[in-house]
Amino acid sequence: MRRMRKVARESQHMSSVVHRVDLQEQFTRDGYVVIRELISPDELAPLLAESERLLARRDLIDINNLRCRWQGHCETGECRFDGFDPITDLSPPIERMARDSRVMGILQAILGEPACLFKDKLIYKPPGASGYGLHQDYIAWSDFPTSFVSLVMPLDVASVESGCTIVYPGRHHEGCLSTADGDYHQLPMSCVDESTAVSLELEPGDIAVFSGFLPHRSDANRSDRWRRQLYFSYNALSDGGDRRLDHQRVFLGWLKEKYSQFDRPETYFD
Ligand SMILES: O=C(O)CCC(=O)C(=O)O
Repeated sequence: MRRMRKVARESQHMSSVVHRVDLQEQFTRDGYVVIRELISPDELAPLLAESERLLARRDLIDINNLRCRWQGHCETGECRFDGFDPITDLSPPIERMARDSRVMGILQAILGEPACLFKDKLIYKPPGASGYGLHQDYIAWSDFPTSFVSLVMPLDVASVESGCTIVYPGRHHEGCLSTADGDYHQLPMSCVDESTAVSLELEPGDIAVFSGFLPHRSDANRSDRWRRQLYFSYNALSDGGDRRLDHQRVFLGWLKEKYSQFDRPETYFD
């Protein structure tokens, strides 16, 4: 009996070693990986409840609050609330999931070393919400981590119809594809070959992880359902350590300055 247990443990260990090697290989080659059925429905339930609780926080959802993201309706252009960035400081269950041991294990397998949470957001993408233009998450700031990766965790079905994230495998190898001037740049569609696009169609419970250098975008949500996704971004421990709060301070300063340039000096963070 004891021997059987030992063999079972060893084969489990072997398969997790192989799995880890596969993950790193795939990630290095394609710039992204998809892992199915990592999170159970029971674990997702509190995250869904949190997304609903926070949507009712009308004190937070304000056009001048830098934590809030907005998107136009794909047909009417109406500007509507799209998400919270950051999110983990508002929700202990979401914070726990961002630091879940399975999540951290997968990131360690991909990065080859422990990961540190760098940034986090929740995008609601209600029906009709426009998509996000082609871009890379990496921003050419002097200390922005080159090891930056984002983990996508859907709370609803993310399909082509509901405007799932679309990635362009292998293009992370080319590094920063825009002018490295420290500004956010949308990339022209001529930058990618659309025939190579991969739609990250995910069920709740699945996750995807992609490199900060991987060009990606999304289409509008043309379904009649929400497409809520958590985005947790990380850097490798050796690439600056725990920098979440420092980055948040710099990012909010940068955002405030951008809004001021567009005659919006009244912004604040709450
Ligand atoms: O999944 C999406 O809709 C894209 C969101 C995105 O690319 C981003 O927030 O950087």
